[in-house]
Amino acid sequence: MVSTGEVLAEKSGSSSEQSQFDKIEQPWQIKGGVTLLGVGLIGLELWWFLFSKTRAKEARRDRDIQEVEIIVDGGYNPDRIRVRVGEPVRINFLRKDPSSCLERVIIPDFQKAVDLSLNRRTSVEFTPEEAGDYSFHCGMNMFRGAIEARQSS
Ligand SMILES: [Cu+2]
Repeated sequence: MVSTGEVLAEKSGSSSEQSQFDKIEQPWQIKGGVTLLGVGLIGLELWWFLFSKTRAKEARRDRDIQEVEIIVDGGYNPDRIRVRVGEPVRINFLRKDPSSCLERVIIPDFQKAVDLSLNRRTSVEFTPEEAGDYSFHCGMNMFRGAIEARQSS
């Protein structure tokens, strides 16, 4: 058994002994760093993927319509909503952002292009007939969001 202190001492001692390997030691460290960075990025991507999945806000179901509010302020919040296939959807966009960029919202798959008045709720209604991800975006396609339509279970 060796204590942590002994292991560290051994390591620092060995580095001077292996001075003939100094030339390959540095590339190895760089490789290690790149690998760590890669693994870190994959982890971040995975985390982001899972995080954005859970961030999808489920539409609230009423008797005959499923409804969800999206706040338009420097983007869309939430920018991912989940709805059920075959049931009418009403999205209430509450625009708080005065920039003209977010003035108009477009949902191409449902042929919707709607101007949003400032500090007002503007409703957009449609019925997704097929499961899938439908995107929506601002007039200039700079801010985007998605509507996940799923079969009701
Ligand atoms: Cu825009």
